[in-house]
Amino acid sequence: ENEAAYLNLARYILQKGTTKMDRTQTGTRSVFGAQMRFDLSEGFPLLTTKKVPFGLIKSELLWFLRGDNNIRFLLEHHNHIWDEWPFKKWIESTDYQGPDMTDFGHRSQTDPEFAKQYQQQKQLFVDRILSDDSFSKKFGNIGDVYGKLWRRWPDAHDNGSVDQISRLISEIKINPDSRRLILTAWDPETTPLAALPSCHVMSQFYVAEGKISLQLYQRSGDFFLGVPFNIASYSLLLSMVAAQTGLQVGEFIHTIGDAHIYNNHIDQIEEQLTKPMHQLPVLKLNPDINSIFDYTMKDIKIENYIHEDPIKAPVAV
Ligand code: DHF
Ligand code: TMP
Repeated sequence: ENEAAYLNLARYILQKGTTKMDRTQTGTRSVFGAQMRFDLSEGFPLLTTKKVPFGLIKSELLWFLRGDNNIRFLLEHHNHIWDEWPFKKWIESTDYQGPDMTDFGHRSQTDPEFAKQYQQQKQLFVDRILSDDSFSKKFGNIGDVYGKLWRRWPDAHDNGSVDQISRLISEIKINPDSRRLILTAWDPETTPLAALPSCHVMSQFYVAEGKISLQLYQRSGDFFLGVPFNIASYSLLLSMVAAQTGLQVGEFIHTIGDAHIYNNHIDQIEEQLTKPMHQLPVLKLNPDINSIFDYTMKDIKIENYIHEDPIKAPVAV
């Protein structure tokens, strides 16, 4: 069963995970090499044991598909899931003259006075990204990850770029048996320099018996916060590609390298594990859309989403 794959792996990481320090100095329980399978014909895998905000998943995927790597588009859609990383670049730059924001991720959790200042500075940052074009160009960018690499992979030979998504769609139609249906998001030249180097590094499409499946290799997975988003996001991408190639949806297979639960998410995920599962919702894509690049927010709908309450947790920066 679908959601059970997530809950079982969560239990496994809690029980068998190795204690491991990480870049954010939060500490994790971690396993290396894990896989979950979701059969999309049984429903859309948006977790029901906590509320997962699907609107944020939609606007993030539309952002990737635009080839956009500037958070302005997300902010225009009231989506703040990427704010911390460009904000970190801004406060570490010499242009920033405000109060010291070093280590804001940890300090804002322990020092209420600082948390207020941080909220203020972040609001100023967000407002400026929205209103100031040159500031947004300089500080709103998350670097050469996802969107940029999906749509405009730099082509050294002709100084142009490769649109991986367009190529994939036409290749799936012409040559569905191909074993080369790859979408890659790790450019060794530029990706390591990004605010946050791509987590979903590579995906592969597979067509058989009129159904299309997708396997993602994610190098690093924040099991409580990021992974529920990633499952829904790639399942949505798969559903859009299926719709645009006239295929049925098969499976989403999620392979994770370092699959971890942060130490400050343990109570939350244990709470989630006590909740009942509900029947999975149904995804409805507007059937009149004829290009994967033409979907807008209102063309993507989720129906019959029955869910438990949201469970809040701090994101490790
Ligand atoms: N860093 C870390 N440490 N973990 C992540 O999962 C992560 N994800 C990123 C960027 N950097 C990251 C991009 N994706 C949330 C979900 C996905 C995401 C970033 C953040 C998140 O905080 N989700 C909340 C709701 C947030 C909201 O409502 O604004 C949640 O409860 O699911
Ligand atoms: P890392 O670059 O040190 O691996 O840190 C990235 C963290 O963000 C890690 O906890 C994984 C998490 N993450 C996800 O789980 N999913 C995502 O989509 C993104 C962008 C990050």
